[in-house]
Amino acid sequence: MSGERLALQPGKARTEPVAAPDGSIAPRDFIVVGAVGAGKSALFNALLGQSGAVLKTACLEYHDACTVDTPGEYFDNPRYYTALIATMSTIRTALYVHPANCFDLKLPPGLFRIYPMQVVGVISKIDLADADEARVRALLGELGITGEVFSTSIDRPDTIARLRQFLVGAR
Ligand SMILES: Nc1nc2c(ncn2[C@@H]2O[C@H](COP(=O)(O)OP(=O)(O)OP(=O)(O)O)[C@@H](O)[C@H]2O)c(=O)[nH]1
Ligand SMILES: [Mg+2]
Repeated sequence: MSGERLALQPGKARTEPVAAPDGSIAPRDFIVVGAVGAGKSALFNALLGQSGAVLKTACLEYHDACTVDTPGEYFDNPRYYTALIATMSTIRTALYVHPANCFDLKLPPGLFRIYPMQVVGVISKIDLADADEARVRALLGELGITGEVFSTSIDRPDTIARLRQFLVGAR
């Protein structure tokens, strides 16, 4: 199967593998959410093996029907919650991305409890000098993100690979 990109088929999309640019199986069926500038798109691109400059995300960006990057505004502004929740409802795993140097957490009320989806915490930018992974990990726990939590840096491929492997396995 590797090296072959399969066409999307409604209703079957979640179970069919999609090849990454390097020929390996790419993770899919995940949505990336979090505040503006949290590092969602940089992570999204890294997970999918996509290179190039990371631009500000202005709208929902579908890699395919069940692999989606979101603008931070959808998370930060209650006006967009309905759209965010509707999009999340079709996807099995949410990656909540939170920078390792940010200690202010505002989670949209009930966002991750509305659907029985898997919520994975991602502590991003762990390479920053003022990063405090342990503190952010504790904050995530307080917010009810008690499942898997990964620490990542786009400058450290090993951290991306670990999350990528987890997502492929969770397919
Ligand atoms: N040091 C460091 N910077 C990062 C990392 N990930 C992302 N950034 C930087 O953080 C900034 C924001 O990254 P984005 O991926 O665009 O953030 P976003 O969450 O997609 O932002 P919106 O699209 O506005 O919601 C950019 O300047 C990135 O280069 C990281 O792991 N380490
Ligand atoms: Mg973005």
